[in-house]
Amino acid sequence: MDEFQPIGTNMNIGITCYPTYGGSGVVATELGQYLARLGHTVHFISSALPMRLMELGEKVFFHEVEVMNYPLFDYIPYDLALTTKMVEVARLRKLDLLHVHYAIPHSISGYLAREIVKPQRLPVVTTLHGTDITLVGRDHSFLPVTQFGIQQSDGVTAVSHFLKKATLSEFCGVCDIQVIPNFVDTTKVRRFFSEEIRERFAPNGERILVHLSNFRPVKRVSDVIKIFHRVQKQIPAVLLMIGDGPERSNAQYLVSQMGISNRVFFVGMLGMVESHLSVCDLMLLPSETESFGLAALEAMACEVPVVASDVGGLPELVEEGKSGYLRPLGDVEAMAQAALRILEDSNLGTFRKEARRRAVEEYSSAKVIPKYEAYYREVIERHG
Ligand code: GMT
Repeated sequence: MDEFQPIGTNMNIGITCYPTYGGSGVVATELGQYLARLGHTVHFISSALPMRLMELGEKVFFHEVEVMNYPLFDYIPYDLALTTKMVEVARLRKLDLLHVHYAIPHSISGYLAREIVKPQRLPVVTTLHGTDITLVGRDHSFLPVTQFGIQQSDGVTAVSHFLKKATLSEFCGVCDIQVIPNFVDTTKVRRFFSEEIRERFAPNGERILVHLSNFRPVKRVSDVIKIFHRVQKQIPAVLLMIGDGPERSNAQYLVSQMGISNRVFFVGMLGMVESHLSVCDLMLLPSETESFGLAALEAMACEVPVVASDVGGLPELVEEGKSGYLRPLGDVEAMAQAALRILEDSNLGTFRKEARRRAVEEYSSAKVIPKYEAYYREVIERHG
């Protein structure tokens, strides 16, 4: 764990997130576990055990949302079941604050829970992660409810300046939004070279490119394959595809159509990504939009530079020409050229060092998590 000393009294914090594979769940889980190590008591309230939640114990609890099925319900009212569990945990465990990750529907459930437990105080902090604003929230049918959730929260954070701007311009011009970027525990997520893993994928010393995502259309997985296809024509290379999701079978089909199946490895979801990232030379993230790009940060912490599309919050994370390159959305040729440039022997070492330096200096848990702690205290004080 990064060196950091807690300030002030310990808090009872409720955290709600999506438990499935996705950046917001990872951030929420890492945040909760870190806060517990600082002495706070953390209660995860979610539909299932969050994927990366490894440490339940004296300071970390998990409360499963029980969804009642009844023949009358065509659709099970999950948001109300979540509210019910929030209320129960807030009362029994005397929560000081509820921190919900992803606006829909969590901020609405948080709002309802806060109103129900009155006169107990339960300030609600909502962290916006990206697609809750850029995709889902923009759907007209969801707009009023997302707006309401944001406006009713006692504190709102966004994971990048890009996302803050998008929220202010499209959802809530007067909302007070604090930017707290995503983070990575750089003492844990670091390069630890495994000859065994490298040999498994690149027995002849090929360069290893990697993509890590939930394989949703927004990730443009087919662009990853097209970029790699160009790169491997120029230099010996293989591609690791980490994760799973709706675009996986299309990607596999494209790979076989291109005749590169022996060079592309779909390894599925991994609990601990750092062991695989550590053997890689370059990450490809050509997303349609990306509010932050946690996968890129995890790669950078493992000394893996990034080639990404020049969209969303990615320019805040990736320093052009230092920790990677940003190219226009969909320009697979430019991305392939940028990848080849980084992968040259004379460049790779410098890019590696810069990627790690940026992750440690700007985005380590020790740097970022105190910002959440301070923000919680500010919100609690304001709410009281
Ligand atoms: O769509 C996703 O990639 C999942 C989504 C999530 O909720 O997990 O990711 C968003 O939140 C991450 C954590 O803050 C960010 O790193 C991702 O950039 C963001 N995804 C998009 O904006 C597409």
